Amino acid sequence: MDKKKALDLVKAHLTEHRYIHTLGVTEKAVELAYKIGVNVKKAETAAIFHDYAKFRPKEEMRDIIREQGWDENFIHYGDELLHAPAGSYLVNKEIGIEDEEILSAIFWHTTGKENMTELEKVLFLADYIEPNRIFPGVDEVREAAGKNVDRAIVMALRNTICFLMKKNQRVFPKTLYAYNNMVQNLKKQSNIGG
Ligand code: DGI
Ligand code: FE
Ligand code: FE
Repeated sequence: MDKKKALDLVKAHLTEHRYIHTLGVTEKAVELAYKIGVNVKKAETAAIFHDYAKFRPKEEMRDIIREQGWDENFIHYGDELLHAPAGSYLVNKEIGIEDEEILSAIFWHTTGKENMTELEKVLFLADYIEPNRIFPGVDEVREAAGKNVDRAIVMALRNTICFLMKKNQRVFPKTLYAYNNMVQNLKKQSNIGG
């Protein structure tokens, strides 16, 4: 789909602030995709639509997750998680995006998971480090992303897990699996490297 058309379609569903965030994620996702050799057009489309469902009624999103038979933990570990799986469903039904790789990147963009594809990693990291993000620790992750995407993702996951723990919130199990899996990948990389 043409970039301008896609942006117009998503804009109608977002606040101004969230639209600006979406432009930032798109810019970063394209940059990271070039860097690690991921399909740039897919990265761009996934980024444009990644927060499509952010402002949908929570009950509608819960219904989608239940009806699709998806992991019920998405419903029980904080409402912030709903828009990722619900978004993948809604961009398929309402926008007509059928590419499974793009839909999966949107599905996992908030939590991450074990064995993420390169496209899933690009969206996950771009969402975290896009230029408008200002939370503590983000500059460190930005810097790492310029050198090693996997290392940057470990840092982003660690920050998110610590942030949740400090607020006495539970952590979605697959986010912990994502962390363990990425740490293991880094160990393997450094063994190969020397
Ligand atoms: O939609 P965005 O704000 O752009 O970013 P996002 O989709 O990464 O959502 C961020 C929110 O999701 C933030 O409030 C932290 C929360 N979050 C991320 N991972 C987990 C989580 N919340 C819980 N409860 N468990 C998680 O594993
Ligand atoms: Fe999101
Ligand atoms: Fe986002």
